Amino acid sequence: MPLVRYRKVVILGYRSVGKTSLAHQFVEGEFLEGYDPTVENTYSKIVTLGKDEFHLHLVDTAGQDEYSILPYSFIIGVHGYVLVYSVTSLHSFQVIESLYQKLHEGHGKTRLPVVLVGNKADLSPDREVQAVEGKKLAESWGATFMESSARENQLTRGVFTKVIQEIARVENSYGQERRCHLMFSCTGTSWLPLPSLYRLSRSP
Ligand SMILES: Nc1nc2c(ncn2[C@@H]2O[C@H](COP(=O)(O)OP(=O)(O)OP(=O)(O)O)[C@@H](O)[C@H]2O)c(=O)[nH]1
Ligand SMILES: [Mg+2]
Repeated sequence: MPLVRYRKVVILGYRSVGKTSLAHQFVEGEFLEGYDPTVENTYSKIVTLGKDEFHLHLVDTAGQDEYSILPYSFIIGVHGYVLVYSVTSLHSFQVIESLYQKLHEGHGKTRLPVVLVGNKADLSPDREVQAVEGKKLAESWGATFMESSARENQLTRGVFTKVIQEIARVENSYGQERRCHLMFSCTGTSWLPLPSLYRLSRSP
């Protein structure tokens, strides 16, 4: 029987950007037209990616702004994040940057598995944030960026499979770094095996 790996993912972003709609479309397969502000909600879904199975536990949060204090439950035991803004709201994009900084500090400034999502891409005439700006911000974090619409089931599937892949990518990069620290040490821009470093430190 294949191992089912548990992944807890928190969805964060300003009010009304479509956090609930994305989660609901992905898990229930339907678009919510109405707006009912969330207090906090959770969703669960088994996701199969190739030969691997994941129990994805999604935490759909109440909208945050730049003054929000993120509780420990958004940090401890969380594997990854979906950070959502609306492409029709510049303010929601600005809020995302401050949320990321809070998460980054909460995690001791380690690399975070994050997918940055510009939602409501179907409302292009009302666009206030260009895709290139989202891409640039995600790149500055070493994260993944995508635009989405909660109206489109395939796009929401793309968001949540991407965050599972992002969690694996960051975990693997830490594994590689740990292996490097065992066998190698870093000098400036290049990695040297420990014996070379030993020779360097002994040279006059
Ligand atoms: N056109 C369009 N409307 C969307 C999309 N996503 C969400 N909406 C609409 O935007 C409104 C707010 O969506 P929610 O999913 O409730 O937003 P939220 O981020 O969960 O809001 P809070 O729970 O208050 O933080 C609803 O009326 C949705 O129908 C989208 O991709 N495209
Ligand atoms: Mg909501």
